[in-house]
Amino acid sequence: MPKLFPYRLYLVTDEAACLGRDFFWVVEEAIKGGVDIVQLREKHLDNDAFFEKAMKLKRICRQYSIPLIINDNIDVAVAVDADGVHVGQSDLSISAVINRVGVQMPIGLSLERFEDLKAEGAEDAWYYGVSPIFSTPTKVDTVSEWGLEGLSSLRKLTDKKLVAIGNIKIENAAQIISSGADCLAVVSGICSATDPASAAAAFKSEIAKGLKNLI
Ligand code: TZP
Ligand code: MG
Repeated sequence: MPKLFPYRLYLVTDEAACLGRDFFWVVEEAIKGGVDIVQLREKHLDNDAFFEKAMKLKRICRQYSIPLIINDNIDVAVAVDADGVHVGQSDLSISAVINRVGVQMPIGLSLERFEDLKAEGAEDAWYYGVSPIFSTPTKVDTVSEWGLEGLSSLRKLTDKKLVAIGNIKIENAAQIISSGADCLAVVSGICSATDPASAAAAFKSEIAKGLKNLI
């Protein structure tokens, strides 16, 4: 994964959001539609099942040369030789992750508030997840929303790539990009779409519009 983080559309997976359809089919369709990077986020699997799922997903991602990031679980990330790991504020600290995997493993860090920029090791993250931009039924344990104003203020405080997440839909995608996000992370907007490939393509075209309108 290049340190430049050139990605624009980030699929964060959620089996429940796939609405009973085959998980791997949904992800592959999303990749065909234009997703640039995939994160496997699993909150209910034991390590063995998480590993199996990650291995299968890695095969699909490799086929399309798409990086695979593992949420939270360093053991699984190392075991499947993932392209990176993503941690939140209540997970392992960045320094602890680096102690485990070294500096060569890309790490993404979720920021929930401005103070998180000063958290130990935050400057070693490869990108920041801006979480959540808007509150969302997909993740209900969030503290507050960044909103578009919070996002543009954060944009002025860091040069790191900002990955916005939380209730991002095709309708608000361009505006979030023009408010300073480099990349959009989407769960339900793609996983629950009738046609995940067209949804991903629509997000990509809104992102292109947003980039033309940077404020
Ligand atoms: N972190 C902050 S919000 C969120 C995560 C994993 C869920 C985003 O889901 P959706 O369906 O794209 O709103
Ligand atoms: Mg987490």
